[in-house]
Formats: sequence, structure tokens, C-alpha cells
Amino acid sequence: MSKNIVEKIISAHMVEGTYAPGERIGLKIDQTLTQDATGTMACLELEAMGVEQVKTELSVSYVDHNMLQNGPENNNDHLYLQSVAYQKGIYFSRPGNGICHQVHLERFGAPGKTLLGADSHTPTGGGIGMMAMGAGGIDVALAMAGKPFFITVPTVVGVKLTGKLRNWVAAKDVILKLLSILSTKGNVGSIVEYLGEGVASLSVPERATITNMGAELGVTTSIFPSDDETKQFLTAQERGDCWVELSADADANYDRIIEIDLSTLEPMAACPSSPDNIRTIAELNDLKVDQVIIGSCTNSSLKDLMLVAKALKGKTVHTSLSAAIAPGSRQVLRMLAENGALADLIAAGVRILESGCGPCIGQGTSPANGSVSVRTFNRNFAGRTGTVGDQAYLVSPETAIAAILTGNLTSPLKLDLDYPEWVAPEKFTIDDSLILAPANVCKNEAADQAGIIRKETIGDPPQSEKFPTQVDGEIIIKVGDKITTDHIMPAGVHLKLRSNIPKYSRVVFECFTEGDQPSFADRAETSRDAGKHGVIVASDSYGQGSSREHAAICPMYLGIRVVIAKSIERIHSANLINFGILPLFFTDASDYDLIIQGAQLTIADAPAQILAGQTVKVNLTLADGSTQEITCEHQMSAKDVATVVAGGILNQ
Ligand code: MIC
Ligand code: SF4
Repeated sequence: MSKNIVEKIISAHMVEGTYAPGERIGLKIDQTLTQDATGTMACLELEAMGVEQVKTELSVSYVDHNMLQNGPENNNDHLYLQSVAYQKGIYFSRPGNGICHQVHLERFGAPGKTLLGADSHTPTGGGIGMMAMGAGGIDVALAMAGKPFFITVPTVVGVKLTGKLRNWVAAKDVILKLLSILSTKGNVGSIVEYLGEGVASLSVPERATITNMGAELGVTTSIFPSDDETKQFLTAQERGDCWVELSADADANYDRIIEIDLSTLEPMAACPSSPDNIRTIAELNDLKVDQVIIGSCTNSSLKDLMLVAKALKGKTVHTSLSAAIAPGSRQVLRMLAENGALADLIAAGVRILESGCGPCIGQGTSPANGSVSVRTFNRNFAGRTGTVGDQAYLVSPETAIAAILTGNLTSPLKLDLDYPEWVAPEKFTIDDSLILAPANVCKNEAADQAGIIRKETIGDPPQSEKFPTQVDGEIIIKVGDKITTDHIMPAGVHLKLRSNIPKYSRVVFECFTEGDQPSFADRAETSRDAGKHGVIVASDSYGQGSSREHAAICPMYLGIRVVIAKSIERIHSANLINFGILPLFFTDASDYDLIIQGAQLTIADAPAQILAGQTVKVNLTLADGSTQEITCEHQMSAKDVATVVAGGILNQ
């Protein structure tokens, strides 16, 4: 039978279940990646599970998120991560080596392999034909322990590319176009597969930009074929031996086909404060810009930064704004330095930031109040820049160049500038000296003696209790549509608390605390101390964005046992289950309107109800004090039900 690429990779990796619509299937995971903001918890979980050595073909632990080392916490985490990696067979990419997704693409990814990463932008690997998926830390820890990763058999959306991008129109505009079609919600359980003659015209960094920001669609992953372009990229990284060809069979099936003619695309922007709030740059009327940053795992490749350097050579950053770059990897930074482009950028007045996530996760370079920040990143959720009320626009490097030169959000098509020509190197500068091999590959006496380094800021992963027989619930918060994990668990200045759950829990839903009103944490604790079970009520697409399992762990720590929503995003839903929180869905969406914050609800015989079937009866107390029974449902497999009943994976 003819197959698309997704079906080919799944059939080569399926170790449990039946490939049929709606079925849960277990996939063998070849490679894993973790980063420091999620990895510390993942490693603590790995330790808690008693795993001595990872069982994957390759696991890499990156440090790229928390690099400010403002206070000892980050550095403590990094030492812990390095020591666990050494002991347990994981490669360790030291701070300064670059953003996990960029480095993984350059140095480790391989077509046809499965990659599970404790970061939602892991699908970057789809740019070289990997089936690369994001997940919560504990799922990645399980994969490192050799367990399969479970997904629902995906619907495969074929995106057929025709034509060729015009100069100054970029790969970023392709994914922004797709976001304008599919939006950030309603795509759970889908995988996007790119096909068509337009694919060949896109380089690997361009494909990786597209699959990276595919995460914002809420799909399981996105993938490109592996072709000559892929081979050339891997060969230039001295890794040509891992190349395999990968393409869909001629008559392969797709659940839906979307056509995009690359030659008709225009420069676009995702406007504040959602990646699917798309407008063409032309529609934005030369909006005045105060800050431009080029970087993040979406657009910080050598190709992106060479374009910027060439366009700015001999020019100066517009006086009305501040411009900065954050190269995606040490390889990118070093090659910019070697070929003189870095000097051109410095001469143009561009600020040079460290090779890491930096401003993308609110680690510095926050914009001024009321100012406009233009970024080549993938997320512009409210407040993510570190500034309350921020106005962040997400654009291509090409559009960023136009802003740097004119001071406005102007179409790069209007620039009086030749499009800079650049040919990808036949050989990248290869230097893996910041990647440390584990003990089973290369013994290191000092590391052997040090053992696992656990400083005082690193706590244990908290465990939940068995699911209560009767839920005596109180609705601690009722929120609306498209609540992201950045709303639930802010990063930025709080990012350094990732391994200190009691402290980090204090800022759950911080953005919804008004003035000196009790915070979510205060309300949840008061309720818990009164013997109640905390409940969160949400509308559509709850838990968009990041894979951070802290958005489940910290609410759990505060006594949350149930989330009821109209819909929940894939990674967050799995994280809730993994930490013993019951995700429920309104059978009748209008029941959402019956609920008020602070109201009580009960679920009688909860474990028995979820074990017996999908339907769960919930008794609500309404605003007038009367009660009403509503019906909710769960969408968990028998395995997931067992996890929730046990109170989470660690208990299990
Ligand atoms: C993000 O882009 O939001 C992050 C920070 O990389 C997260 C991971 C995290 O919260 O640590 C992600 O995308 O999963
Ligand atoms: Fe880092 Fe930003 Fe990419 Fe997340 S989206 S991995 S914070 S660069």
C-alpha cells in the first residue's frame, strides 16, 4: 500500500497498538533531547524512576534557556544536568554551544529517525525528515528509559508547495501563511507533511524555520521529505553518512491537502499577542518600531544571519531603534566571526547577544513600556518578552532588516537594496568541543569523583496522591480561550525557579492576579487546607505553547485535581495526566457559561466513573445556590486512566 512519509516513519517505529483512526499507538523513540529549563525536572524524574543508563540510540542534554546565571540557581541546575548526563549515558551540550534545536539539526538529527524532546519546538528536526515531537519532561524521561511514546494515530495534512519564493519573501512567511489558514487551535492530533515541487526550492534552514513554528499550530509535528538538499546539508556538517532518502509514494493519501503557491506570498507578521494574528506587512502602515531582535530557534541559522550581515554591511541601525542578534549556535557565531560578517554587524551597530534562547523566553532585552518590538521568533504571547502590555510582532529576518534600516515595519519588497546573494558553505566549521561525552563513551576522572552534583536549590520532583474517590471541588479559576502555558507558568525572571516547585508555584496564573487580591496560589492553598480539591475551568485550546510540565506540576502541588475545558492541547493534556490531574471536556460547550469562579462542584465515584467509560457526571453549584448535573467526558486511553487514578506516573 502506498504511504506518505508520516506513515512510513510510524510503521518503522510502531511497537504497540493498531494503526487505525483514533487509536493510541506506541512509538519507539530513537533520540531524545532536553534543555535546562525542562531537563532538570526530567533528570530528577529519571533518577526517581531508578534509571541507571538511557536506552535510546542517542540522548542529548542542552543548556540554552537559563543562561543569565542571575543568582546561583541556573548554574546549580547546569552542574546537576552535566553530572547526570555523564553518569547516565547522555551527551551534554554546554552553555554557549547554542539553542538545542539548532545544534541538534546541525550535529545530531537524522532523516527517518524519531526524536522526542522536552521542548515544544523539537519539530525543527522535521526540516531534515525526522519525526520530531515535543513532550513533557517525564515522557522524555520514559523514552530515555526505553519506553515507547504514545500518540493518537494522526490525521496527516499535506501542505503542497508550488512555485518559488520571491526575493525578500521568506520561509517565515510560509509558516505565517499556514497559521493564518489553520490558526493555533483545533489542530490537535494532526501532523503536517510538506510535499510538491516547491519543496526542492527550500534549503534546510528554511524548512527548519517552517517545521519549528509549526509548533504554534498545535500539531503533533511537521515534516519535510529528505532529498538532495538534505543530503548536501548533512554532508556539509560532515554527517552525510546518516542521510537516507525519504519521500511520499506517488499516490500517497492525505486527510486534507492545503496548497500554497510560494511565488504569491507576501511578507507577513504575527501581530500581538498570538502567532495566528496574521497581517501582511503592507497592512501595518509603516508602524514605528523601537526594537528589532533576530534570533530564537526559528530564525538564527547561518543563512538568516548572513543575510542580515550582508544587507547591513556599510549601513547603520536606524537611530530610532535598538537592534540585536542572538546566533542559534556556536557554529553559526563562529562562522560569522570567521568570514567577517560579525564585524559588519558590529560596525552597523547591532548588539550581539549570547548564543541561546535569551529574549525569546524573556531572559533580558525586554522592550520598554508602550513600545513596539519586532522579533524573528515564534511566540508573542502577552508578557512573554518580560514587559506587561508588550507589543511583539513576529517576522522574517528579511522584514527585520527592513525595520532596522527604516525604523518602521515596512515591507522588505520596498527596500532600495539588492537581495544579498549567499551560497551555503560546502563545509561548516565543525567543532564539538563543547559537547561532552558520557562515561560509557569516554571516562573522565574528575566527573567520576564528583558523582551527581545536587546543590541546595534543587528539590525533589513532587508526587501527587491517589485520585480521590469523591471530588469535592472548588473552582479556583475560570479562564477563557487560548490560555497558553506562559499564562499558567510564566517564564522570564521566574525561569530560574524550575527546580524549586514550592517557590515556582507561587506564580501560577500570575498574570490574572489583580492588585492586592489573593493570588491563584493563595486561593488554591486556602481551598486545599479546607479539604477541597482544586478545579481549573477553561474554554478552547487550553495549554497552548510550551511543553513545560510545570504548568501541570505546580497546579498539582497547589492541590488542583481536575481541569474542565472545551478543548486542551496535546502536550499539556499529557502533562496533566502524567501528574495525576484529570482532564475533562464539556459534552455541551454551553455548560461552560454555567460556571463561576469560586463555585463548588462534586464528582461522585470519580475513579469508578472514568474506569467505566468516557462519560463523567459532574454536579455543579450555580450562582443562585441551586445545583445542576452536567455531563463531561474524558478522552483518555485505559493506560492514561490508570495513571490518573494512581495519582500520576511517579506514583505509578
Ligand atoms: C518556549 O519556547 O516556550 C520554551 C521555553 O522553549 C518551552 C520550554 C520550557 O518552558 O522550558 C517550550 O517550547 O516547550
Ligand atoms: Fe528557546 Fe525560544 Fe526556541 Fe523556546 S522558542 S526553544 S525559548 S529559542
